[in-house]
Amino acid sequence: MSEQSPFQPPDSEAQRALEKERQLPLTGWQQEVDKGLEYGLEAAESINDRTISTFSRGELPHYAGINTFMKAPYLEDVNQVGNYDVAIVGVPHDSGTTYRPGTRFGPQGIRRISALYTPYNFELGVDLREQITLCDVGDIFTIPANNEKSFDQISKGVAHVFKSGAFPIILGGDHSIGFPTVRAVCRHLGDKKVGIIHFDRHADTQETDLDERMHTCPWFHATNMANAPAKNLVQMGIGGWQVPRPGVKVCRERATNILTVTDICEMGLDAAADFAIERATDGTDCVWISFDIDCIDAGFVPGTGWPEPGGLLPREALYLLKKIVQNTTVCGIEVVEVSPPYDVSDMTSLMATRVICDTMAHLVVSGQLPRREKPTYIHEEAQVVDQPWS
Ligand SMILES: [Mn+2]
Repeated sequence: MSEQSPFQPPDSEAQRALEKERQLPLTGWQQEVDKGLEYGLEAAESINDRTISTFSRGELPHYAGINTFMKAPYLEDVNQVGNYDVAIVGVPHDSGTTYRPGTRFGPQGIRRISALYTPYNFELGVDLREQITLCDVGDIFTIPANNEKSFDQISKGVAHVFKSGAFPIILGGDHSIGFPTVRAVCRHLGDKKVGIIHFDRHADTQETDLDERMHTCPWFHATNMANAPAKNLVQMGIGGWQVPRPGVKVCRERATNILTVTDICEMGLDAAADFAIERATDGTDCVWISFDIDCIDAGFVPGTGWPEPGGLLPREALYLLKKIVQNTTVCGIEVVEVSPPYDVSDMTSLMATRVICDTMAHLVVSGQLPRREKPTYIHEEAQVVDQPWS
């Protein structure tokens, strides 16, 4: 007997989603319940649902518990990070901001609202709890008021996670961290190369800003490294009144691949994603995604340092992300520029959470996660990839 409603279009996404859910196991959920009952004690006698424990120990209730990302286990011993498919890494750094600060609270804000999410996505038919292992390694020890020392800490920490084989997901932090994160990846690429797909309203390509390597500067320094060629830097959504001219000059000189929001809308989302994929993967071995939350229209993401009207709609950005993640070899992602002190109702942090969860789901759908073996682009031995800077 068919369970399909006569009012449902027969080949709708919704209909397929209903079917996909049937295939998902409940093993991870059962383990979580068992652990909750063991560690958190069985519930009071008046509670009819005997999967509930006395102390909240898992997903439920969503408003309770200790806020790691999606309540993933907090991995205190980072030496063990290679035992997980995915590692969440907080980078609470805002010394690279040139206007509104506050992104040092980005990791906390994203973790807090991530408690709202279940591990299951309807349309994609993915249940992260059942399909991958996720940990939260906490935050990098950044040094306030010193970008360069913070960059060294970030590169060392992210390189450790990257080399372990766990897929790194970075919670920023301002966009200055784009340089040390990519440097971390490059340290363990040997002679392999990485393409960068950069979602942003801002070019972020100038050498210095206010005499330092600020959040307007990551791609100048990242694309100085031989493992991260400028010809494989794709910049999606750039435009408006906040793009410094020195950065534009560098984009021109290095021939980075830029699409404005109008370009993306006129060519269509599929063609725009294809353009990004083609340019970022041409001669490279993997792709780093740098997602500045301000690529989305300022009306949806008020909690950011340099909000700019006229950006992508959330569903446009999420569609581009879907197509790109599912069709490239992604080696890591950072979501930057979430500034909770300027946020309203956690909506900017929620958008960041959505980008991260969608990325994990697309990696599952495309077979990149769980990792059965360490990706071949990871080179065990660390190499020097950039010049001292002062
Ligand atoms: Mn930006």
